[in-house]
Amino acid sequence: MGRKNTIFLVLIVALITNEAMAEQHVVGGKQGWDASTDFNSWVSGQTFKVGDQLVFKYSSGLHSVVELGGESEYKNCDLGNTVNSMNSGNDVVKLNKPGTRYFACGTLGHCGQGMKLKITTVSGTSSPASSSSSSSSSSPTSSSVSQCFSSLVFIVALLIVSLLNQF
Ligand SMILES: [Cu+2]
Repeated sequence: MGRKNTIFLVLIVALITNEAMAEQHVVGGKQGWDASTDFNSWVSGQTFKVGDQLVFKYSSGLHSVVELGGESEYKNCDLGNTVNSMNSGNDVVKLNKPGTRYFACGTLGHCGQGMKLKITTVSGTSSPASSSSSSSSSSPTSSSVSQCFSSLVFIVALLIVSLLNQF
């Protein structure tokens, strides 16, 4: 019985930690993936880290999501050479490595109306060079990393305890 409780606790902590480490970015915020949303200003308020997810929310059938191959396709709304396409209305894209990715709506004309997105994913451990204006001594990046690390230590400790309880 003690063993079951411990395993249960470990699972809960693991879920909470996973939630804290990986962020879900709902594209466009409350307005979602829509022609009226200003995606440039939405992007400027976000930090995309490796492990985070993009969620495109929209009315299925009205819009779709295509991933574009590069900068020129993004600039010219060239949808003839797409990397990936989704149309569920609740599409999740995992940002699994650093770099720039380009998305657009696949519906004719919508990309030209502004339904396109350029995001740059940064590695979670890099120092925040862009936000140097802050006078605070503790950067948010380092605190979240150490929080993440201490949670991992906690999980490992709980796992060891649960293993010991088995014998
Ligand atoms: Cu659209």
